[in-house]
Amino acid sequence: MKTIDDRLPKIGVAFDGTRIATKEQWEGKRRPEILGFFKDEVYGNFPARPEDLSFRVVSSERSVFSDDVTTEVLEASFSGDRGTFSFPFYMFIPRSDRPVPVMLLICNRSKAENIDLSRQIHTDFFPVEYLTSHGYAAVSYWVEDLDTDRDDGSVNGVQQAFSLSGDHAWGTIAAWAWGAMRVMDHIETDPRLDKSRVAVVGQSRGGKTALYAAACDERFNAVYSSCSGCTGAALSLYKDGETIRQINEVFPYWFCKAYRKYDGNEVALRCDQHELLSLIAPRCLYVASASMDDWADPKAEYASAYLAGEAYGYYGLKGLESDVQPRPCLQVTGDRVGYHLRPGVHDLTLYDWQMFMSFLESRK
Ligand code: GTR
Repeated sequence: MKTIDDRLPKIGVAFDGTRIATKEQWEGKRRPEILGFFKDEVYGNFPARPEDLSFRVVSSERSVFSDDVTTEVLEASFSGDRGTFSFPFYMFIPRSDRPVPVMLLICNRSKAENIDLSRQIHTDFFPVEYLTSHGYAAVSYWVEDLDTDRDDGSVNGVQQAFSLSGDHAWGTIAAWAWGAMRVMDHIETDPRLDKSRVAVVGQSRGGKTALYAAACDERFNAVYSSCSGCTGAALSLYKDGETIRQINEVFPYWFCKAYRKYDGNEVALRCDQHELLSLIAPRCLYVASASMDDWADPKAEYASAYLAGEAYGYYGLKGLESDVQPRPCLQVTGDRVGYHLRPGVHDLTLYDWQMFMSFLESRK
């Protein structure tokens, strides 16, 4: 593993040079300025929860695979200052005499294949039967029901309902993350669900989304980012694989316009991605990489998870112990930070879910 470069921006040093020593300084000064950086310069600002947000149960049935699991389709509806919008989400809830914890997957793959209500198609990407049989509600929404995954000038999708614009306004990843926050608005009110144990989970572009959602919304008590790479868990400075210029050229609509100024100019970043991860403290942060995923740069993902540990220190919690990336299949954990390197390619597999679940279960 490469040495962590000393020139990286420091979690514990504010923009004005103040050293951050206490939880109060962290929460009162440093955390807000880091969050502001990611909102203004990277992913973009988004609207507040709409006042008229409402949820409608579209269908609620016993699942086809178990009498003890309810399959539910819901629809969130709201208006912005420029129009109305709605999007569906999907819940598989195991019967229990207590509220159950939730895995909220940001689905950035085919909805037909990964959120099949008839359960004719099973994928490890969203292992509904596995999650529900382990006592978790499996909840998901399809990102393209919020905003399509292509460059359309932000003229369709949820962004059209609001008049936010300019260099610092939400890109598509922020729009997807905003969707997770609205699903959380429902979870909070559903007595079958344990709102204090909601993990937001995502793979690759969905992993970037999960991290931004959890950074912005402290109601998520855990986040799992799988192979999230460039502008996800991986450091942007001194990394291999995808660069900011490359991601902005292929996916310019994912981020706010201001992010373009860092193309080939990572040294200008006042915060690097370990500081996005630091915003999760003191909640559970889990980063996973795949050994053959050079484009995402597993070393840079591990380094970032390791460095984020500094913020946990403000809460008397330990981060990851070693700055040396662990070997494949070895899970390493601090008090509320975890990491594993899965052998293989860019993916989210059942093995990954199992590792994450074991981490969460040992931290209840
Ligand atoms: C790639 C992109 C990555 C990652 C990936 C994915 O093409 O360069 O940053 O997000 O897509 O989402 O699978």
